[in-house]
Amino acid sequence: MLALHHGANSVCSIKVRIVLAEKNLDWESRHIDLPKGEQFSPSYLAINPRAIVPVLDHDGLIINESTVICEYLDSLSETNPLQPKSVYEKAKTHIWGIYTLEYHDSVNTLTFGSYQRQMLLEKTPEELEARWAAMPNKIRAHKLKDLVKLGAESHYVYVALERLSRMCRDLELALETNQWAVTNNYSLADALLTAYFYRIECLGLSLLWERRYPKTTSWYSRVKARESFSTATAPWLDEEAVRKISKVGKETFLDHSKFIDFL
Ligand SMILES: N[C@@H](CCC(=O)N[C@@H](CS)C(=O)NCC(=O)O)C(=O)O
Repeated sequence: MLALHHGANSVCSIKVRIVLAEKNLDWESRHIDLPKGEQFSPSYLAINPRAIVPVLDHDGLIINESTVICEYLDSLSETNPLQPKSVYEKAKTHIWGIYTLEYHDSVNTLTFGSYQRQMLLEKTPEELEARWAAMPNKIRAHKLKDLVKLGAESHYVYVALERLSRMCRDLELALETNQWAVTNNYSLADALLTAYFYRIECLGLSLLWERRYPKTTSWYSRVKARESFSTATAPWLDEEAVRKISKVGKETFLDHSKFIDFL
């Protein structure tokens, strides 16, 4: 049996849910409420001491890291194989997979620099300190602390937009040769990338690609039109929360002269 420990609105969880849907695999949901801090509960820390989702439990075998989980899921069944056939194309897919670590860090920066920041600013200084102290990854805690303090003025925001803009440019270049990210068929790389584009769109920042990258704009409409996209998002997302994410994202980043190169 497959069970997924995941967050409703977590980018990496959406990514895994897309692959589960593409592969038509049955799975059991173990929802972790991240805003409530359930990732820090002793029972979850026993599953993932890093206090992050997603984690896949396959008959007691525990696998973390969303990209690795997606690769693992693909190899579980022959239904809709997502890995391209040639060794070179597999290598290209793996490179996209490695880059997702950077993309995740960047969308996380934008979310914490805007929407999450607003939520965290409602906490008392003591509650905030307790939150940073609970995070096992101290570098990440340092980044979040800076974002909550400075919002769009944090240098992390500029770096994140620069990296995500590079993601769009790299995809546009890839789409000059093929219809999809790696080949002329939808593959794992397309599935992996979708969730990051979706989060940027939720933040109201799709201008990042819409202004400059027509092939990427068309690619994004195509991945969103797939059934896997709605299966992975619609049942889990709170529309009211998505509206707020978009409102705060736009207010924070659009019309900010510092980001004119990107948006
Ligand atoms: N590299 C990891 C990143 C996982 C990650 O950071 N997950 C976020 C949600 S997308 C999380 O659990 N955050 C918990 C927190 O911020 O406390 C992966 O791709 O699985």
